Amino acid sequence: MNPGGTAHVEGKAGATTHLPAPGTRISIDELALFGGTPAFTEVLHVGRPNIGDRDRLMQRFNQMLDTRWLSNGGPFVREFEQRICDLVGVKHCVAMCNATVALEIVTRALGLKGEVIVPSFTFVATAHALQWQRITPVFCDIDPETHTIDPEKVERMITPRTTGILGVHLWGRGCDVEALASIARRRDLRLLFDAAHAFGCTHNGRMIGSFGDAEVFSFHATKFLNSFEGGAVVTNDDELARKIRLMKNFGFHAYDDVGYIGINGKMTEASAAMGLTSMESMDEFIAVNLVNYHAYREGLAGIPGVSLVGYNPHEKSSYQYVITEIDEARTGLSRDQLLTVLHAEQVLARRYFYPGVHRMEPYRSYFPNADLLLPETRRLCQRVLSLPTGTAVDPGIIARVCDVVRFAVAHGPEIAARAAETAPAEG
Ligand code: T4K
Repeated sequence: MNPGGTAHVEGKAGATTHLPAPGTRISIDELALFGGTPAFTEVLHVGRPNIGDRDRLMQRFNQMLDTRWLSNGGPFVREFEQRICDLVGVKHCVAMCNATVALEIVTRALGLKGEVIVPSFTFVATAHALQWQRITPVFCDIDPETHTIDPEKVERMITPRTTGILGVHLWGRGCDVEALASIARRRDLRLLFDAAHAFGCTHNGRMIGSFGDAEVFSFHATKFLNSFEGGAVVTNDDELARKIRLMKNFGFHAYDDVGYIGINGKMTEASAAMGLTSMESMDEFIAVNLVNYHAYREGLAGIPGVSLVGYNPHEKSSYQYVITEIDEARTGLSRDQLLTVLHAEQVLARRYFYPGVHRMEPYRSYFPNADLLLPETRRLCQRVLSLPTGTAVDPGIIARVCDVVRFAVAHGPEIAARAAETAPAEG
């Protein structure tokens, strides 16, 4: 999967390890949380950007500056869109400034109104894109195995006001597309996918991007493929694509001719240059992520109560997300206590997507009882922990991260008792 030929990936950001060496801690006093030396001298982030071939990027920037074509459907944007169409196997790609605006535009172009069913276990932008247009996001529970929206529960959330379903391919793992498509067909609903995590991934052997009425990718800095900020709508629907193209450019048909209400959702040439350059290193990014994923699998193996979310080896994946579930009953310390331990060691693990969108404002006030219908979401929000991967880390660093987790779990009740008065870290 290397549409652009030559490739090169920039190396680690230089997160240097420090004492104590793996496996040498004896007492919990040696944890940074309790006054010991942090395991890392530099912070390890979840979501450190993948950087491809810097020289190639600079060449493109120079070309862009030489031609003085910086935005408004320039050559890099058009090339980026075409390469995405070719890779995904879809007729239309409309690149935009970010995925949130892309979601807003496609939702509007599809004429969605009333209520749209979405998972609560997602990044807040999925729901905001609806609410921003006064469409009510109706939160549906997830399947605890897949972490994606549960089609059986979707059926129960449909009301006369429902106009669509918006699934999220979380962690790059496809939703139950077939079941959702069948519901949408039977109940005459539009079907959209937030594929922000799923660029370059497949579902049942088919590239994500061509399912439903349309799908939306994110190319944010933290994503597998980044264009600094960016997003795209992909669809096989000619009329929908035409509308979206107009809407993302103020509704302009031609010079001085506006035929539609529109907004500014355009991608810049600088972003497209970064996107194209990132695309050329996709294979290398995946290879790095895969090595990292296996390093975590090895490093976390056998730690009671810590499970690593898996990827189907028969599907293509970017392996961009290293997601663990922490079962407090077996670790002896809560996910939040483990998070505090890791943060003190400079491992900035994240609780994506705690506390669940339905427990954030304005949704918490709008739907104060939503929790009752979302037991699996609530449970997962207490368990999930995302760990650093990408080109900024390597198996040596990962071994040390896993060593901290193993040590913390081995001393779970003791740490929990000592940390009981410590407030949970922000995530
Ligand atoms: N749907 C889903 C399912 C999504 O996950 C997202 C975005 C969207 C829709 C909307 O897509 P966009 O409109 O953004 O295209 C981050 C990202 O900002 C967000 O794009 C992403 N999801 C979400 C999962 O993560 P935060 O608030 O957690 O970002 P922040 O600033 O804490 O950054 C995360 C880590 O990455 C930091 O520890 C530092 C590191 N980082 C970040 C940036 C931006 C860097 O090292 N360099 C950087 O340039 O939301």
